[in-house]
Amino acid sequence: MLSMLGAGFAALAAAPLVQDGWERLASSDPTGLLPGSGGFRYFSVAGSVPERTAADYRLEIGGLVARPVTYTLAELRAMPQTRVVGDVTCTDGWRVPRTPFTGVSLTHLLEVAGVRPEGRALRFTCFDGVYTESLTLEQARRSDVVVALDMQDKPLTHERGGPVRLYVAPMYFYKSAKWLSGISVTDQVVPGYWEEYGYDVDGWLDERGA
Ligand SMILES: Nc1nc2c(c(=O)[nH]1)N[C@H]1C(S)=C(S)[C@@H](COP(=O)(O)O)O[C@H]1N2
Ligand SMILES: [Mo]
Repeated sequence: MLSMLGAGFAALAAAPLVQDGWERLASSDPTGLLPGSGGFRYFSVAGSVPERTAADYRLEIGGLVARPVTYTLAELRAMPQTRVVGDVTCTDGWRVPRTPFTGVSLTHLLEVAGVRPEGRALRFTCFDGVYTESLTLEQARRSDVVVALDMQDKPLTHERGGPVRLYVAPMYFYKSAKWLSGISVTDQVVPGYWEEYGYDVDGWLDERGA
């Protein structure tokens, strides 16, 4: 009960910030301006995000699957790793070209879980407790979409969304959910956090991405 109350207050406090738009959120955040960020800007729609270590991190895969499963970080590291090099492009205008992300390909995780025939899309949830994202199954099965454990060949830091974030190379970076904790197969696309505020559900960088 107490924690429900807390979440309610947090949502109230966040509301004006959201109405002001996320460009303002970015420019008011000094973290992205610090040298050493390598061109990245820190984004989080949640005020503070708990850190998850290798010991307490979990990724739950469920919804319309034959074999729901929960992975530890060590289990994800033990799976076949895929390295995807792509540009990072935020709708805000900043860009980090040719950035390698390494982890488990999303399509592999879906194969292991066994998508049921009525499955059409994925809903991603995050341990910040706020952010959500979506992909169609067709998009999720591309070889340039990865559940990333490393960025630039080093473990993802908390600031960059570690220990595990999504990297959807052919789309704007808002599709790449940080602090990934859940993947649920759904029977239709459920618009994600920014998509509820008007962002394109299909965040292609290039119209021909499809
Ligand atoms: N959980 C979570 N994931 C998120 C966001 C967020 O606020 N929360 N912001 C998105 C946006 S708009 C961008 S540009 C990138 C920013 O990633 P970075 O903070 O590592 O630069 O994360 C995306 N994924
Ligand atoms: Mo963004």
